[in-house]
Amino acid sequence: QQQQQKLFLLDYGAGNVRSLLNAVEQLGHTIEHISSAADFDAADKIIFPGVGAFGYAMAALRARGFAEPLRAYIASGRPLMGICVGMQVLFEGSDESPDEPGLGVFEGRVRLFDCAAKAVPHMGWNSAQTVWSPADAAAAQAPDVAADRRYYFVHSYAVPYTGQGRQRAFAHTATRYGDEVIVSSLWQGRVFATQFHPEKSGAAGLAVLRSFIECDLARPAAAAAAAADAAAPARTREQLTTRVIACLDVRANDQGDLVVTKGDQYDVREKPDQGGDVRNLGKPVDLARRYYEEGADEIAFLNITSFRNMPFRDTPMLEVLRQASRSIFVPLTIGGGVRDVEDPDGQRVWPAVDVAGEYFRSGADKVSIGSDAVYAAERYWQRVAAGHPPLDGATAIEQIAQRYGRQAVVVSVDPRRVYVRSPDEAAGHHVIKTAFPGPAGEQFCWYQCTVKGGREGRDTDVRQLVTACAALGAGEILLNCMDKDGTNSGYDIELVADTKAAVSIPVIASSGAGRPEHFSDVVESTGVDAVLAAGIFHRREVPIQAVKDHLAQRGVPTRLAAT
Ligand code: 1PR
Repeated sequence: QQQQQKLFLLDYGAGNVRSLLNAVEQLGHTIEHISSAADFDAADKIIFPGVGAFGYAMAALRARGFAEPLRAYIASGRPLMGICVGMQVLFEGSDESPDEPGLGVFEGRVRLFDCAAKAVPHMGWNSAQTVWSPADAAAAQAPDVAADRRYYFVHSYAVPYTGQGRQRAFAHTATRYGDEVIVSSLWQGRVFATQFHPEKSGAAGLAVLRSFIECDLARPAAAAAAAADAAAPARTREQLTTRVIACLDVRANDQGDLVVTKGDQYDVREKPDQGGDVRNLGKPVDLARRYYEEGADEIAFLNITSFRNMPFRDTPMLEVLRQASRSIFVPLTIGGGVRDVEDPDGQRVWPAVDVAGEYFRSGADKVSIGSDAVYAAERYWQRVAAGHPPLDGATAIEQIAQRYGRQAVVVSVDPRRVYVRSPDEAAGHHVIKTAFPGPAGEQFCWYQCTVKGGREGRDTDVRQLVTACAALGAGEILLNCMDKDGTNSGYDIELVADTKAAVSIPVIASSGAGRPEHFSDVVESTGVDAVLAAGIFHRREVPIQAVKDHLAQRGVPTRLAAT
């Protein structure tokens, strides 16, 4: 029955469907693309992934004439699996796009998370706890979603879980995030949908996908009757884990080979007496695959050579992503050179939003923007000072967030300490009193942003950068630190704490990790959402699992590889 079934992908052109295609292939199945309304009739099963804004998804479905055929397909009782926005559009509408109605298959609306007491987007690995337990559960082949596993969420909007009314017939699992409980998966008839991304949730996610593709998930009507109890919200406990991210700085060495390298305070070359070539720590795809298997929650590639002398389409990082995403099923971030790019022959300029689109189509889930974000922040404050509206849609951050969702935009900060004897020597910049005095005993410092891989200091401090970028639509901050980079002396906790206090979007601590204690120190001192390291993983000094075991011993929730 499985072999004959025609599995189709409903792709409306916004998100990273390559990972889903790779996951289906990894499970040993083939999948076709729906290219016309007629394909809905031929489909035995449809997977409908959604990334990006609700309104963009609905408009794209309508523009392709897919909205009505999709409704008819669902009404026919054939199996559909929605993912993330692909689940949200099944509802009546969303706060994200008030004037764009949803398909209205399920009652209720999608709401913005309350960001007063927690970082938004909800980004990371959380649990999904089943909220219905009908007497005939055994009879039903239920989707393989287990409460003791972790699934990857990345969204700012969600369907609140109430356990009341018609929700009782379709709510399948609930997830707590801070003070809110949401519908993390729904299941009614043969419609199954997840707010989390199974194609990005490692082995646990692949099991969910497999159950949809290989089983006939028909929720029995009786189960619906005995469905979700309203007490579930109170019982649902938050299990969001702190993400451990492996970072691969990638550049061409003097022979032109693409290697993983690692700076020591951003200097990536061996000492002259060791040949002076670019430090070569391995091949990007091999190392990334090793980290995935070791339990990394995310992988970040930073391309620290901008390949100016070749057309953008030939950039080696596109091929690295295509290969990596074939066997790595956790989120992939790509940074370095995400800006407007001109081909060497001058024939084509690639706007940053198209550069990002190429990376997403090659398998990335997020792009990280360094230098261009500093320029965008400086432009933001200049417009504020001149009394102009600071958000005019002209920056890459705004355009990528608008088309692909803010969770796809990471701002990578390359700051360095500037010590001053007193705050009024900081030319108006945000100053902290530091416990680590400067070379001349200075008690204060401010954090200066740099561009071009740390080679040029700007008259912009980290607070100005991160507050402007969050306002422009960035979904996350990757907070490096030049002074700590590659030193194995621990994170700059003062920098992380100060930045975490300035924004409500997730912050990743980066630079300096040398021992497992460094990870727990920065999480316990600042509540940072994720911790990133490079050198200690590349040099095999500390395995990722040892970091996770240490965090778990300290009571910091982590996703253990098997789950
Ligand atoms: O400016 O948008 O083209 O982006 C350039 C990107 O490349 C930025 O994200 C910038 O941080 C990065 N980059 C540029 N030059 C270097 C360099 O090292 N010469 N990498 C570089 C900066 C920061 C992290 C590092 C952590 C953890 N490295 O990548 O891995 O600091 O290191 P550790 O755990 O070994 O201490 P654009």
